Amino acid sequence: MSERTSDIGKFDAIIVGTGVGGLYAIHRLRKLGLSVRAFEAAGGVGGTWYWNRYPGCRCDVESLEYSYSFSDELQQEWHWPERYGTQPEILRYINHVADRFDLRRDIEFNTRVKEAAFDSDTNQWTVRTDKGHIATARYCIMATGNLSTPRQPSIPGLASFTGKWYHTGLWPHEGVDFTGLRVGVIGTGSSGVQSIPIIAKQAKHLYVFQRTANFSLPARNMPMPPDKERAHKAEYAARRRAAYDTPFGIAGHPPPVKSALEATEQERQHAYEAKWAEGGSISFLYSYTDLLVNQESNDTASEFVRRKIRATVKNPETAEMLCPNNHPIGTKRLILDTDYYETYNRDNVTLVDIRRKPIQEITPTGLRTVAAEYELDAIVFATGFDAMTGALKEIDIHTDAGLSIQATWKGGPRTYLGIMMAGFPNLFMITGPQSPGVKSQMILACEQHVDWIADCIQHMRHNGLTRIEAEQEAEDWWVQHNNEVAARTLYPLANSWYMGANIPGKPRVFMPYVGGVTAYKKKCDEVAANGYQGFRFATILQDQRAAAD
Ligand code: N01
Repeated sequence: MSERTSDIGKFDAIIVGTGVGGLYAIHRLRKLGLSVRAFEAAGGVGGTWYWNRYPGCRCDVESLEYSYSFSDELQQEWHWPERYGTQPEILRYINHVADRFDLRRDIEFNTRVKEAAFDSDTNQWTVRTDKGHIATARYCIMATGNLSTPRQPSIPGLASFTGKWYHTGLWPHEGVDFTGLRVGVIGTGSSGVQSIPIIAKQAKHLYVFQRTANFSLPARNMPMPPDKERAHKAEYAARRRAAYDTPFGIAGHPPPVKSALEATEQERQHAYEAKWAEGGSISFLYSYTDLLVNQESNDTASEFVRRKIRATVKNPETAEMLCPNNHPIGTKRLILDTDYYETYNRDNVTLVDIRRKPIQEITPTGLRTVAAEYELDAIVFATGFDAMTGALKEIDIHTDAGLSIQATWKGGPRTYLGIMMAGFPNLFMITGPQSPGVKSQMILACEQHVDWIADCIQHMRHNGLTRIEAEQEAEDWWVQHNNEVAARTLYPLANSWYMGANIPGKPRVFMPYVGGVTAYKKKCDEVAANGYQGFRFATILQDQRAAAD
């Protein structure tokens, strides 16, 4: 941390991060009349969409859904050119929102929060940044994102590599031209699968180093059909409301009515074919009621996709390597692609199985597995993130009662509703662990949390309350409930980032709430309606009296 410090004052609320959640928090809290200050590590707004500029980066939720709902004018006026938004388009949209609602004036850019400390005498948080800023506020709102801490495996020899290397989550702003180069991509999650077809078109040769084959479905991206846009916008408000009554926060997909096992083989093939042709992951998982809870049902969908892979990829050995075989479909993030499997029919693309023949080291001129050496000019790490807890644990969050997030979350995250942690008063998280965030339409999830938090702060201000804290019993119950809900599904069967399985040494705990957006929002609303059940409020005076007793 810098030696020089500058006290930039007292605010009602400090917001950490200005992705979609943080930006909306600035807007919403300002409307309540609060003074806010946001800190942003990046040079601009947008969070994930600011950093992930890799070729082919695009959202896997349709653009008419993946957008803010809080301003009807905004949602009516903005035109999405394609079915799924590209990264540049989404970033353009987020910048437009920042300008339209004049959000930038309360943001310190290029400033990373390093520490947040709670003082119970004043019920205030003091935040310190890498630029030496010190700021205090009653409320601290962590809008730090779930996939914002890029993770690069420690493979020996990287420092000796004479070519260039990149991480998809920290992509250079000026872009990268792979023309004529021998390129290695490590990782075949969403980022790898989206970038591989594009890099393959540029590179002299592309080597894909795959540890785990993942399920991917065709996105079927297309220019936005004007009649679809018109129809959607005509009923936007109703659609936004309806989205809260769906498991993933996305409206427009008729809910399934029966188990995959109640259908005949022929019916199933027909249903999966229709979803395959339509494009989209939610619609595919919506084919039957039990694809995510019944292994036998899931097998029918998993096998359908494996057959598609075998039918697409001409080299049978490559096709077999691409067939996922160690997790049920949908238990890792189901990927949407454009020409991913087709890419392996190109002469300049080689798939390398590093599960059976692991990477040994990076050399000055490429990469060596236990079986062979590959000459490379560039390496792309599409190796993911320290998801859900990484960004929060990077900040030294602690209280004067001696609690720290690092110690409290040693065995995995613990939250009440994914919004607060017991022992950390006045500290809110947007889409924290144990909320549905990453298992839903993220902008809807951010709006729901920010609205809930804003209403809660409003309640406190009306009632002269200066402190809110999750009760330990409420948190314990929510953590247990979260685990029970996950255990009823197939999700824990996959070594996914949802489980923390991609980070060596990270506790294996299923982190998102998978009881569905409907149940979750109902619970949050009930908690608020019942006087914020499971939360304890106080004023400074009450605290002092309690201490004296
Ligand atoms: O990261 P990932 P991602 N040696 O963790 C491999 C969202 N997102 O950036 O599975 C070799 O999914 C790892 O292998 P394995 C979306 O929610 C959305 O792709 O651990 N390989 C895996 O193949 C997504 O789920 C969009 O065996 C190593 C890959 O790297 C999330 O972000 C687009 C390795 C990492 O896959 C993360 O996606 C992009 C090692 N040491 C991202 N370590 C859209 O909206 C890791 N791997 C479309």
